[in-house]
Amino acid sequence: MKKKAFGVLTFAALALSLGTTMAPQASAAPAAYTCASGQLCVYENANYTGSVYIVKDDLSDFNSAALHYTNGNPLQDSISSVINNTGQCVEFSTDSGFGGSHQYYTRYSRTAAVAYNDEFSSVDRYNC
Ligand SMILES: [Ca+2]
Repeated sequence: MKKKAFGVLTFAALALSLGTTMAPQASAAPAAYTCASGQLCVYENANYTGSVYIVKDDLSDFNSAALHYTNGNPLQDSISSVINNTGQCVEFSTDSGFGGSHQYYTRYSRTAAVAYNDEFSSVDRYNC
């Protein structure tokens, strides 16, 4: 009896071990969003990975507008990379109301790691 019980336990331990090994693949992040022509895309993580939000207008306060990525996480103080596929220039600011420190992007530009990681609170799109 003891031997059989040991065998079952070993199998369970092996299954648990395999499950743990398989977990990273099973929970792998979905493919990063491909920013389409005409879109201004902000990403939660660097290198255009993580969840995404498409900026369609000027946004003076991410927090009060309760803006969030497609995965539900808040936009406030979390943007890490940007793709600007629009013909407009863009100014990101670390405070609401376009205050604080700023980072500017020209038309059709991108940055894999923004200057103020996880600090942006507002964004202004403007003709340039
Ligand atoms: Ca981030």
